[in-house]
Amino acid sequence: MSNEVKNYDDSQIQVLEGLEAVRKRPGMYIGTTSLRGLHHLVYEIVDNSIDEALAGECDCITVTIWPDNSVSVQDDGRGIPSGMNEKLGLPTLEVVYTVLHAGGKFGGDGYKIAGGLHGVGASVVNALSEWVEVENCRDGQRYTERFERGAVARPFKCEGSSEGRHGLYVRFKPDPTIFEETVFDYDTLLTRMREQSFLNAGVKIVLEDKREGLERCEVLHYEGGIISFVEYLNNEKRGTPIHPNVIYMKGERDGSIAEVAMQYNDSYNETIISFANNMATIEGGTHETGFKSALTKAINDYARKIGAIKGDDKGLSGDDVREGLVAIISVKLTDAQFESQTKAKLGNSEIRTLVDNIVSKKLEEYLEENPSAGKIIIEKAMAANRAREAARKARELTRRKNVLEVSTLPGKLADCNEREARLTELYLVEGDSAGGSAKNCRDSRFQAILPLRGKVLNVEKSRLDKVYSNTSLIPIIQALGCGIGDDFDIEKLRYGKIVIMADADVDGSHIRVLLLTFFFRHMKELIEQGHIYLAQPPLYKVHKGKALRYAFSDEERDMYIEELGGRGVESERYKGLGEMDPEQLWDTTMNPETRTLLKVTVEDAVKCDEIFSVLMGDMVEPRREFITQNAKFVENLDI
Ligand code: 28F
Repeated sequence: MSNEVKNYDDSQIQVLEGLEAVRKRPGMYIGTTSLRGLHHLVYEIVDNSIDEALAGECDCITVTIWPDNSVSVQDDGRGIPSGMNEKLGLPTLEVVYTVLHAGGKFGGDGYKIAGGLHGVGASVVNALSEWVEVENCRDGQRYTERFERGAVARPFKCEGSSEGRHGLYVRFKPDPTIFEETVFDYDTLLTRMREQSFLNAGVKIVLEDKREGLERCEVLHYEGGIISFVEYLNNEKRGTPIHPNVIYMKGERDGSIAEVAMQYNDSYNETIISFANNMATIEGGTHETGFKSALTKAINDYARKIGAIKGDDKGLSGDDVREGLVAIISVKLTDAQFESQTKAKLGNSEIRTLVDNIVSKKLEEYLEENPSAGKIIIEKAMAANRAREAARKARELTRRKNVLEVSTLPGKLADCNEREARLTELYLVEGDSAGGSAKNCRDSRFQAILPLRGKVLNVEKSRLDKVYSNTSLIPIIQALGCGIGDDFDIEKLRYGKIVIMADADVDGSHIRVLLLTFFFRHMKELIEQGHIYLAQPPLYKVHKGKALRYAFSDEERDMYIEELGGRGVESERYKGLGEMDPEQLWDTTMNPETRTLLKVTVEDAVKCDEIFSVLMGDMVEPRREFITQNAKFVENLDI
């Protein structure tokens, strides 16, 4: 401990207390200290550059991930004013990076509209970083400063000429004592940077990864703004557009701005992504409700006008008019109110009216001026309506108790004795032979078996009525007992764990991904609540004489060959579950004491939505594997 007495003046004390508060309760400032919070640090810094771009002062923002997992952000804006902050007696740059909420450019005519978490600003990033290096080029001069865990480590200094460069360069390394994980995910940053370039038409963002073996670079630059966003989502093979142009609507009132871009494609899913001040509002809110009510009314009015719906026919539902729709809603307002703790649901009621008025007026105009597109859109909604009606009838059939049986449990189901759902497991087993082995070896007290029959339907390309009439999905729906879609009620779920057990080959992967698509599209809460698992059968049997080992990877196989003494050791690749006798199947894959189950989680629903709609939309054999690697699995040693 140095014996010099540091005499802090009160402004420095205020600074240190502020940053200490951030380090003590980081969750208060960036939501979480998980991977999501780690990436928020980047968003906060980039948001300040985007504000500079929105002020028309910056053309290019470069985000770089370095080998040490530090990140730098460079803009070519004006740079932070190089003078002193009179009140605090500190350089403006230092104030922006050490005083909470000091960096935002609030007030005046510009909004702080790019606030990641409402513009907590650079000082929070600084407090939560092991170190931050800042280089500020302003009025031909280059200034630098270094911070460590928020405190000044190398004082503000003018290094001389900026050689004609201007703008701010910030490189920071998140503090590993704060963040559980400190390895940045390129795709996460890419998704967000792409979003920001769509939401801020014309802003160019360069993302580069300089980590060993991960070198790559992407330039994100869309003059078309959210129109390009819709085109991108449709080009992502979510489906083929069914009318030529993206419908674009914009309006403002009392200083708030609302923009909507929408286009229908030939898929059966709806993709509506909404933003408030450039932040994704994943729980929706008043802008989305305004949009949905105006859309349903405008489509029904037009359907009646062209005679597609007559007299007292029932109208089209919200689901009908949104089938196949890709829409982006972006609102910018100064006093955004959020309803939920996660700040993901917009609450301003005036915004509902604003969006409703804009969409009602502009969509009616579009349909009037584009009758051929209007007719296509109406026909799709009518077809959706007919299919929904058919599904309702089919659903009644699966619900209705069969007079001969007390309940409609499937015949192939070997149920378990335990009735308390959370203690039980249902194995969905590929093929009758594996199903037979599983029935023989299971612990019938708490393990139920349902052999899968026939080809599991690709629900991505099918409407609900097809799901209700698919012979391989009906038994699953009946065995689980909790219904699907609007009918889904997790309280009625009959098992705690649903384990997909299929061969470790391409066909098994295909079945896995078809079932995951079905669960994701029609029983998503099962995944969100952590009920869905993948069984992990062994890949290899390694043996020498009586000694026998099961290997779950090539590395493990080699290890066992080594362990059993290279000569005379044999190893066979299991082709499928059917090759194991019941005892082996029990020991390796079903016995809770010795098995490993992979719990399927939906780390990022939007990402999984993209994966399922892109790859399930137009399946290509070799890419089936891609999905089973990408729906995020968290290895869960089942105890
Ligand atoms: C890599 C991250 O943070 N860029 C920034 C500016 C520009 C100005 C500014 C920033 C403090 C309170 C005024 C310059 N000239 N990139 C960035 N670029 N902050 S942060 O001003 C903040 C001052 O208000 C700037 C004229 N006006 C504003």
